[in-house]
Amino acid sequence: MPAARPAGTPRIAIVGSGFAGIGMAICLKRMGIASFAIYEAAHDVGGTWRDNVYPGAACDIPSHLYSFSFEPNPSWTRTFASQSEILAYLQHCADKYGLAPFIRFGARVSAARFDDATRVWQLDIVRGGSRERVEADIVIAANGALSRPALPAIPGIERFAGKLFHSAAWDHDYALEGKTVAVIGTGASAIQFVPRIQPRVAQLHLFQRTPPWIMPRPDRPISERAQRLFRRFPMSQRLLRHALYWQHEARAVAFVSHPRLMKGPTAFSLAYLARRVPDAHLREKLTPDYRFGCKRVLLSSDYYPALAQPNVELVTTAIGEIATDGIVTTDGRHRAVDAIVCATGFQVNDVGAPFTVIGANGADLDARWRRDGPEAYLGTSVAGFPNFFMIVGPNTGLGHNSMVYMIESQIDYIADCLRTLARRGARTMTVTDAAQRAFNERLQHTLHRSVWQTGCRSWYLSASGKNTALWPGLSFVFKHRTRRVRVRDYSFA
Ligand code: N01
Repeated sequence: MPAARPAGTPRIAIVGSGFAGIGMAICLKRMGIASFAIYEAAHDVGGTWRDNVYPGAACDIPSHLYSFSFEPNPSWTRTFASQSEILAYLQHCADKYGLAPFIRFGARVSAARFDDATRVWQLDIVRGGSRERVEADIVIAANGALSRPALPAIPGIERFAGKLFHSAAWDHDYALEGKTVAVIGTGASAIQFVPRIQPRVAQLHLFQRTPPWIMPRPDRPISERAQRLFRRFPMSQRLLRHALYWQHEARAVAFVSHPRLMKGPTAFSLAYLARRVPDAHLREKLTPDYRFGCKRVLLSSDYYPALAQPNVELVTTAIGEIATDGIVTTDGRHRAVDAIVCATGFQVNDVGAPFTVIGANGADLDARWRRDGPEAYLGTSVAGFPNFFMIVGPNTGLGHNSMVYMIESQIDYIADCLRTLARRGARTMTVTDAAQRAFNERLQHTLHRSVWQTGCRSWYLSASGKNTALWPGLSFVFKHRTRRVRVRDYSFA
């Protein structure tokens, strides 16, 4: 933590340097606060956009919307930016705003403990083989919701003798050329890399548990001319961003309160499937039997055509076990494979805190979340945890619009928390139990009527069916709600 700081300026520890951590750090610098450090376990910035390097990794939200509002990028080369372009954008932000001196790379926060006597957080940092302890007045967990890959709990997975990796830890040193490869999962990651690896492998067995709803992805290059226009007339890019924002925002109405508005997109998606997959048997296997929007609607224009290729088999019989040399389905059929790629998503629900977090009076975030499910107030504050803030905390995910918008809303909110503390001359602020409870009761009530609770299995829901991942509705309502701290919802000390 930087030592020199004006009296009264809090020491702030940010955990993670993805969109959330970088955005928060830029905000602090703009507020004139330099007494902060970003602890990053890896050796580069970028978070999920540094880690997910599978072939074809790209954003399914348009580039002009998937960036900070204060740092437009007129040079996006495609309407849907690739992973490498988004990573370069984040590296550019870190450079432009001079964040390098504030980032501690290779430093993993293993625990944060609030000291009731001094009202200060003690952070345990693991760096290589050594450990250090640092103090902070404020902790901002910006470690991301989709950062813990989930390997499937399939019997025998540990005894597979071939190559096995998760899509979020792609092994580019392993040559897929000429191999027989199994892919488990057909979510947002799989539909991006399957079309890329299909031409390279000898045989692809794609194990699908649930078919996703898919719409075409209108991805195309952004011409040099258009890029010049955006550079010369920044207003043109702002207008485009606004148009994209409202186009996406309109979908929330259907997701949350007017499911009948789904009829049009449902018919469109089925017609698209029919056009792209002429084989009736394959089409039947790819036709979802649950409501459009219940799971994340995926965008791809090359997934269906890839599945129609002769070297691809779509397996819909459940996996029974993994053998040393392949996969055995519950009908007893054994498929020998050289490699298994698990595109099985991330641990989001029914998991504890991302690192040990002990709040006031020994409150243990991990134990609490494992018992009751992840829960927070505005996805940012947690009762019992003074001066502990999260970005992309519980119920801040979106199924319909850009997460960067939510991240910026939370950053602005945390900035207002800091101003509120300074204005009141307080050292700590803690959301009250009552405020957190009331907030979550309303939230769950709204979610209850949403399309996400209409009976499909998704990572939005915990085993008990509680949605702890998504914000139920319009993202501008969240922005409005996070504009100012409601001081009556907090206790100050
Ligand atoms: O993971 P997923 P993902 N046996 O959870 C299946 C973001 N993202 O990494 O549907 C067999 O969506 C599982 O089956 P089912 C985005 O928010 C964004 O693809 O549960 N199958 C499913 O098909 C996204 O929502 C981008 O029945 C098993 C798949 O694995 C989130 O990340 C790109 C299984 C998991 O799909 C997660 O996406 C990529 C088992 N035991 C990701 N366990 C952008 O473009 C799981 N499955 C921004």
